[in-house]
Parts: sequence; C-alpha cells; structure tokens
Amino acid sequence: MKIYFAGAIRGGREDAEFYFNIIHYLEKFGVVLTEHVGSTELSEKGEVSRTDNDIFQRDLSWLQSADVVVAEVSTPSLGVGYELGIAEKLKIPVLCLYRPITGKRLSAMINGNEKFQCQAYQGFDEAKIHINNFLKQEQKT
Ligand code: 6K6
Repeated sequence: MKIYFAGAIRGGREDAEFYFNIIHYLEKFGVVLTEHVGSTELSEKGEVSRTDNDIFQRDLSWLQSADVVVAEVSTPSLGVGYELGIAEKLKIPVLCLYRPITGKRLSAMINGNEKFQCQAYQGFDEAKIHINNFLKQEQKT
C-alpha cells in the first residue's frame, strides 16, 4: 500500500514530532511516500537543495500514485489543504487526524467534507486506533 502523509511544513513545524511518530507507525502498513515531512531536523524553510517547482511536481506525482492519504491537520497549512483537495478529486480515501485545541477549530472546508474521515485524537495511542480502523477499511475495498 502506498501512503501519502501530509503535514504542515511552511505552515509551521510545531507538530513535527507528531508527524514523525505517525509516519513511523504508518510504515508498518506500507510505503510512506512523503517520509521527509516528519523529519524533526527540517525547519519551515524546508529543503534548500530543491526548487519549489521541483517539490510541487514531485509531490503531485507521488499523490497521484497513492492508495490512501493520511493528513495531520492540527497546524493549518495551505499545502496540506491543496493536497487534500487534489486527493478528493482523484478519489483517494483521506483520513484527517487533528488534536482539538481550545480556541482553535478545524477548517469547515476539511471538517465539513463528508468525503474525508476527520478524527480527533488526544494522544498517539488514539491516533493509532483511527489509523488502524481507516486502513482496515481500505484494505477490504
Ligand atoms: C521537506 C521537508 C521539509 O521541507 C521540505 C521541502 N519542502 C517540501 N518538501 C516536500 N513536500 C512539501 C514541501 N513543502 C510542502 N510540501 C508538501 O506540502 C508536503 O507534502 C506537505 O504535506 C505540504 C505542506 O505544505 P506547507 O504549505 O505547510 O509547506
């Protein structure tokens, strides 16, 4: 199974450790195409050796080849929102994980989209349950 993981980069790297743990867990189920998104060494500046156009072209072709998309959407990100819109149009199943934070609400364009499975979680164990349920469903289809 090819898994496209989406998480904020220029949107902010506060949650990089969550991404890292989720990606590590997803690797039990298949290949995570976007493993670098979880790198705790990368800053909001991102990879310096690639142009933005290289990144865009590469990520878009990975997204087109993905069987499922798992996104961590607690930190709002234009790039992640764009990827989710494309995934919907490509009919790729999407799981959006987020941690409810007082005073912040997930965008209605994500939470209100019935094509996406949006699941709140508090800790990593809860995130794993949502991932298990989502991937179990997708493995059956
Ligand atoms: C790699 C690691 C950190 O920074 C980089 C270089 N930049 C990117 N590399 C790979 N994918 C990227 C990069 N910048 C954005 N993306 C894609 O958009 C990822 O797949 C993320 O899911 C999403 C993040 O978008 P922003 O708007 O938060 O940057």
